[in-house]
Amino acid sequence: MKFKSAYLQGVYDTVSARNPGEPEFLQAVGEVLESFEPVVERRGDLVDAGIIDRIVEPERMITFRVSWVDDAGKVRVNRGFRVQFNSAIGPYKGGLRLHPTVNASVIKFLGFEQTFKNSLTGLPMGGAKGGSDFDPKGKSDGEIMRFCQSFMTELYRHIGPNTDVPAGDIGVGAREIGYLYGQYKRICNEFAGVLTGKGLSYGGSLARTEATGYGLCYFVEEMLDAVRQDSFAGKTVVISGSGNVAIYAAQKAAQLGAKVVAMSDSDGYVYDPAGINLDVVREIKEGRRGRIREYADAVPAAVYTQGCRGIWSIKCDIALPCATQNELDGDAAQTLIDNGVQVVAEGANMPSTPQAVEKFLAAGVLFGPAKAANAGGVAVSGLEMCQNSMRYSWTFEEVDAKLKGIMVGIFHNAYNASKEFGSEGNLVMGANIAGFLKVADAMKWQGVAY
Ligand code: NDP
Ligand code: 2IT
Repeated sequence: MKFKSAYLQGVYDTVSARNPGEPEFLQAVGEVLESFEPVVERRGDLVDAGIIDRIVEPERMITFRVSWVDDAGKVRVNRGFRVQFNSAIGPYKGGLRLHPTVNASVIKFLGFEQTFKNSLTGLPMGGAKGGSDFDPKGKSDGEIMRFCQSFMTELYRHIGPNTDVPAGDIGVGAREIGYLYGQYKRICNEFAGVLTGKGLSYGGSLARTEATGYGLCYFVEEMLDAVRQDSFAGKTVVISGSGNVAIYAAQKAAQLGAKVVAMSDSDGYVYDPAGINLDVVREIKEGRRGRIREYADAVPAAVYTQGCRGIWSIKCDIALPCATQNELDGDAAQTLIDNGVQVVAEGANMPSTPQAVEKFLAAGVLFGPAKAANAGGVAVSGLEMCQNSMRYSWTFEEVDAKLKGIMVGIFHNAYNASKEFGSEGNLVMGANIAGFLKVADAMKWQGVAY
């Protein structure tokens, strides 16, 4: 990657040399550093304090063996990770991902992004991420439980309600959080708010399940209103994925008057011109962990197509990638643009490749980058921590209203930063800069020994 600033070039080259074979991490760092060209011109104090040199290096990276016994009695071994990226503004905070593609590069890209995202929420949370290359697909409940218990048997010593608070991500939902929490409590003999996304009966927050998807739609609604005096009403929406984020994005988009016509999983996608029936999707996915192709069995008018990437060929006004990183490339972006897409907002982390982002920005598409648009999940995690500290719980309406306020605030902070730093409307730049400045000032005031 080439930068105008020799300083940023030096930082990037160091990261590149220090992290060989980690393309996702380099991609995330490169995209953020690109946004800092106007910052290094104006904030020599941050350059002098070595803030950018420091922010690209995790404070701590933990890698560990996770051994467990499968239902056939065979010993299995996976690799566990926790990256504690940045604690300048609060305890480390970020999800755990269980997916066969998990490796150091993926965990570090996610932890790096999380630092800026958490800062944007306005809540006191540092950045972290973790997970394992364990594949939950096809595993029994007993296997999932034994894996989670083994994972926590190492992780517990690195986390705590004021140290590091993990949560869910791909492959980690209420079931996994429950097993992880039970094991933490057993080892530490402490009922503490050490995880978020907990069940409602043992310290979870109302609206955490819905938060990322709902927050994404609140962000889009505000972006449409502020920039185009428009709204979701009457729009056609395509959403990739059919997991936690995708399902609640679909629910809120429909509540706001849009028609969601397609959803996917890693095998393929369904197109339902009448509008996706979310009860059917939820029964398949939340009810029995089935495949999206089964939607077409239940809804004869819907068409299933093998191969998840084809979903971007469906004509829509709003595209919400909610599956995984790099799922939407330059060609897919071009197809969406040719089909008249007006808004793209990222529910997943880094779903658009740099080529796709460049095309969206050049074409004047309203583009909501992940660290701003999907911050609703971790924001409500922050509210869960707050409720745990108070030993109190808010109603669904109270949490939902706070979530909405936070998402509206994030849009305006990112927009204002884009304007202040000379690229009005470029929310990639605005979100990176706004998220960065708060962390950077905290690092500066706390000195160098970190
Ligand atoms: P889930 O595990 O609930 O769902 C993931 C969905 O994405 C599934 O439909 C899955 O399909 C699909 N998917 C996963 N990996 C791939 C892949 N390699 N190629 C194609 N499709 C894939 O996870 P979430 O909904 O929680 O997470 C989705 C995205 O949102 C992730 O990028 C995550 O980091 C991000 N995110 C999540 C938040 C949260 O609170 N949960 C908060 C902010 C961001 P299949 O079932 O076939 O694997
Ligand atoms: O990517 C993310 O923001 C999450 N997976 C949620 C993290 C959290 O701590 O709730």
